[in-house]
Amino acid sequence: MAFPLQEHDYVSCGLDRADVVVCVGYDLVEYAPARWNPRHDKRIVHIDPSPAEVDAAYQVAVGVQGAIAGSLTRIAGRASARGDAAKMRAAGALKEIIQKEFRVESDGNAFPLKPQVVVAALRAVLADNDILVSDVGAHKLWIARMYPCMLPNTCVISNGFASMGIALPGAIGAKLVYPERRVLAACGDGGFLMSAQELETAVRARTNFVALIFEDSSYGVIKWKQLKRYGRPAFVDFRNPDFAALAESFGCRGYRVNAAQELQPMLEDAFRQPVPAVVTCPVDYGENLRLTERLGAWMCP
Ligand SMILES: Cc1ncc(C[n+]2csc(CCOP(=O)(O)OP(=O)(O)O)c2C)c(N)n1
Repeated sequence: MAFPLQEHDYVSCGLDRADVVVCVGYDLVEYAPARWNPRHDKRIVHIDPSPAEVDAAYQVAVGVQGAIAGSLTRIAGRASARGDAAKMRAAGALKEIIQKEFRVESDGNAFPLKPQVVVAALRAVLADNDILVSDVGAHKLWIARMYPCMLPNTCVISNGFASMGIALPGAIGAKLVYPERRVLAACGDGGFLMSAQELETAVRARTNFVALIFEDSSYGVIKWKQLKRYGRPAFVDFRNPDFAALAESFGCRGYRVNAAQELQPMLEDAFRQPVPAVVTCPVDYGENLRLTERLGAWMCP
């Protein structure tokens, strides 16, 4: 299930229209059932290794407990397609709208960079089986939204309780397990500073991943929520150290993006280093509220 930024998002159009929802590997904490089944009227199929945790909005009509791949293969073997042309067209229209968003060109050369442009650069630099570990914040929401994931376990996101500070240690772990793959830790500046000391571990463990910092000198996602609810931010801005100098002091390589065109070549260079590298990229989170406004005005097809 795609992660919605707010109540009204593309995915909610699909859910609003559905009479049956098939939940595969779904964890209630990710997107509470009361949000997408407020009238408790959808028939729910739960497919997961664990039995469903039920609540008033999550009453399971059919529970399929077992390894997901095996369950899906066996269900597909027994199922047959039943074409309802109108419904298929509506689903196709929604899919087209979502795909178009990937192509929409927000100004690719603006500086500070738009978060969509940063995420597109990450997708361009990382191969399908490389690993992106995301921290928690506005950058995570943009990654969840705009980073197409081609293979399982190649985009690791701390959701649910969503602890900030996970990306750096997560990237060290990923690189230890898969030394032959490129590993990128995507961090906000706040989350990076919660576990920056792990750069010492990274150097000692010889894990040469790249950490990319979305720098906005703020707890960006909290500011976004404050602006939405109260119209003004409070107590979320802070000043950063010189991240490149900090990284170098640990024995890592440090970079700072000064123009949009620099990001991709800088990431490529960072991945060639024999030591961990930290790339700081100033971002324009003005895009957050613009997205909120766009989705607020948007009508389901
Ligand atoms: C350990 C921890 N503390 C607090 C929070 C609540 N929280 C979620 S996102 C966030 C701000 C993240 O800011 P930053 O890391 O700079 O990323 P940005 O939103 O700017 O991309 C906070 C405080 C959390 N999820 N985990």
